[in-house]
Amino acid sequence: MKTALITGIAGQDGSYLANFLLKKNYKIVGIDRRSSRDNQSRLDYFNIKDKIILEYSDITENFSLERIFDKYNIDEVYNLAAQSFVASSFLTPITTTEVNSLGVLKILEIIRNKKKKIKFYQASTSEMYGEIIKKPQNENTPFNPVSPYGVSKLFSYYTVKNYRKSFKIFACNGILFNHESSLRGNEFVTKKIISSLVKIINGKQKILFLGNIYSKRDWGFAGDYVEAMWKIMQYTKPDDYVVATGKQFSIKEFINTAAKFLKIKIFWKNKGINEVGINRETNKVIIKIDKKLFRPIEVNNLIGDSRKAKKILKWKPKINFKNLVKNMCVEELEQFK
Ligand code: NDP
Ligand code: GDR
Repeated sequence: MKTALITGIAGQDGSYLANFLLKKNYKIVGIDRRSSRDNQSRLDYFNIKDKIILEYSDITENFSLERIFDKYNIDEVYNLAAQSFVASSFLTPITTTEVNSLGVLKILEIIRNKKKKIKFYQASTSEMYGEIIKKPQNENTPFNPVSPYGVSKLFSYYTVKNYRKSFKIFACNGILFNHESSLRGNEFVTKKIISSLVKIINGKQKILFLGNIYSKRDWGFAGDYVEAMWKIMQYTKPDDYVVATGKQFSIKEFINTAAKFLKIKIFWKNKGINEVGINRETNKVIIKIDKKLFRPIEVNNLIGDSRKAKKILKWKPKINFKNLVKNMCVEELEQFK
């Protein structure tokens, strides 16, 4: 039985990955950090809390991390812990960097000092492409991050490569494009759109405020993407892979698709900051643009080319855009009830 250490286990990907690895018969040790709010609801969703070992720690605390590495015979580390909200990284760049950059370095230093060969997976991101230089983006596309989040993740991306080459550590980067599910944090745009629309049709919210609805993303399903993480770690040699669907949609297209599944007829009026989405049946404005929700610099145009993962790892996404949106709507309606 292999032992996997998952940092950020209570997050969207952490809970999906823990559930996936349990089915592969792994022993799971998960790092969760103390919070005054209930942040383990995703583990409850899969009903797996009694099947995993939870250790309270923080990836910025070397000594605490070392105790965990000493306590368990770890084979694979999946480093998913991060300050993962791009918009927040402009407000808290130092914390973002301490966690997303130095946290990764600390774990790699512990692994470097261990006699046992421990594999390491780093949650790298399409945000590293930032203001894009080429389209679609693959493993050879130059990076150009434009947020403290993107910059912090680029530091860890290169640290992983450096530790792989210098110290022969089995360390890999998964360059994952946006992936979503009903367990996505409420602040991310997909979950925010669907939960707001569900509240609006149930009379619990009047208006959905959004920022830039013209940026484009390559959205996949979190359940598919954790399988890619595992495949990256099982391949004979460590490497870096883009994980994406190869399809791109704007936020506005996401709204229109979700509205269709929720049976809301929306029509759009005006342009720029004055653009509004109107419910055709009630003639009420239900979507407005809020300047405050724009980022200092936007990442406008992400679309991934994951042919390498397809060819070498035999990985491809199973859930397409329409089904992703539909499943998220169905679950949101269930949760609302
Ligand atoms: P989430 O924000 O849902 O989960 C991140 C988890 O990390 C949370 O449980 C958070 O805890 C925890 N965490 C944050 N800081 C620390 C810390 N200092 N020590 C220990 N734990 C910490 O993110 P996702 O699951 O969506 O993403 C997983 C990883 O993949 C992240 O690194 C993200 O940057 C990266 N990524 C995500 C993509 C996506 O589309 N989802 C795409 C590409 C990369 P708490 O709840 O207490 O904040
Ligand atoms: P992203 O995801 O920044 O791509 O990072 P997010 O869902 O936050 O934003 C996607 C796009 O939507 C635009 N947008 C809004 N976003 C939010 N959150 N709220 C709004 O009201 C809103 N209005 C418009 C944004 O400007 C952006 O263009 C996610 C995270 O999971 C990262 O951790 C991960 O690395 C990347 O995906 C790949």
